[in-house]
Amino acid sequence: MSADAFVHPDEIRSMFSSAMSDMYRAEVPQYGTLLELVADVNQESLAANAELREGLERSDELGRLDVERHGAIRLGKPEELFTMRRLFAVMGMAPVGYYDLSVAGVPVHSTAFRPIDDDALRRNPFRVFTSLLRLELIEDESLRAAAEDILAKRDIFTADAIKLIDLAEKNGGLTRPEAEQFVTEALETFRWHSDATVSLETYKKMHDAHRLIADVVCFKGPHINHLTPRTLDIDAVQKGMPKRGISPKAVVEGPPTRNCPILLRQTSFKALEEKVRFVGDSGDKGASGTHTARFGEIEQRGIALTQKGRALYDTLLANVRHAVQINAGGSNARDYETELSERFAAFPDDYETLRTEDLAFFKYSPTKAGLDAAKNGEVSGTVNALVDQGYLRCDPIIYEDFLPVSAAGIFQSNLGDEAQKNYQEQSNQDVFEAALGTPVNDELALYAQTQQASIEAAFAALGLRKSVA
Ligand code: OOG
Ligand code: NI
Repeated sequence: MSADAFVHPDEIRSMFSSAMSDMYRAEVPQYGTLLELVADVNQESLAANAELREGLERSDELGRLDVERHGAIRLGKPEELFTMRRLFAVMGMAPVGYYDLSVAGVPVHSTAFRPIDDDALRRNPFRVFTSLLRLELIEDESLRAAAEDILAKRDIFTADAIKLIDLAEKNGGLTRPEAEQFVTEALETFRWHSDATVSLETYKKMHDAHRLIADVVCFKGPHINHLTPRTLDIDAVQKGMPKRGISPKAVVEGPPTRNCPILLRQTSFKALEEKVRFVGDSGDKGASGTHTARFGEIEQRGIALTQKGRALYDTLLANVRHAVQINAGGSNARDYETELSERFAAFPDDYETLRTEDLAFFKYSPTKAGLDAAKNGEVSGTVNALVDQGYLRCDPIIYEDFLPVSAAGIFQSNLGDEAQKNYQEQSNQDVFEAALGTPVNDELALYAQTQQASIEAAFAALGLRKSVA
């Protein structure tokens, strides 16, 4: 089979994310309302801010904005994570980053499956934040054993999905009919099932130990729990939500509002209380009840930070959280926001300083003036000198990943607890990677590569041989 008979993994990813979006819209009506609100706000932002529009056009982000989503799932056992990696690989998605959520009292650790190279990100940056339950953090031994038993019995993938993953690995790709069938079969794993796999009594026990444990252990599979569109103005969306019948969590996670957005800002809302049918004692139909599984979320993305920038972000955020912890119910949200914006005054808020102080990543490209000067052999100097002379332009590299403290805040608000917690760290990346079957990619290294590759290409275009920083 020749390679061009295969559907490109980027296209399979687009087919899958659009099928997932349709499924989620049908299952969770508020998701549709949110998409409309975000589309309206994005349009207004673009109309009001020509510079923003031009920047997005230059970095080819305008096209992807309307389809840009991330989702999240929670897995129960190591084998599920292993196969999930293989399933996402068919769509050109690889694990990036390790997130330890136990710091926030949530017994999971996670990675994000996403495309890695520039072209793939431009086509469709669909990401899935994927968590694995850490049963070893359940203190009650008999409960832990019961959870293990229940999980051991389930198989979250359809037989045909597994066949098609095997086939893609063996042949190096999927033909169109195979790709279409793959999308249909893969989608089954992410579907909501209102039939629990356990009795109401077992559900309650798991729920009392931790809501998250009930969510992972008591159902057939890892239902997609949210699908998040990207907005250009999260403050406007947050404000617009109540008018459309949506009530967001008390505070926006991440950095404060800024001129030059950094990393990621997110907010979420509870979407649905689902009806659930539990397994009955032999013969009877089983009790019915409810479970909150699915929620809504929006995000605004900004520039990716270097290790130095990230360290500053982490320190400032830790100081904020040390000074003000949001209480359950979020009545002190204002104090938190004030503290956040005051502390973050220490984070430079113009692109030039972010760049020259090595706080953030940029993509470089030659300007017309640079190319003209190069024709006359007049170009020389370091990156900074070339930028100063107007021969090189720089554009922010967008942050494509997640933030552990923010993710913990999203988890908590949707597990019914808005109070912030700061637990002792207990990360275990080795165990996670053993289950995954491969190390996760280092996100900082990926951004650094993108920046370096852009410098090299720009230097080549200007007829310079070597890049001096
Ligand atoms: C995942 C929560 C984290 C994000 O965007 O940081 C998350 C979950 O609740 O399963 O989605
Ligand atoms: Ni999310």
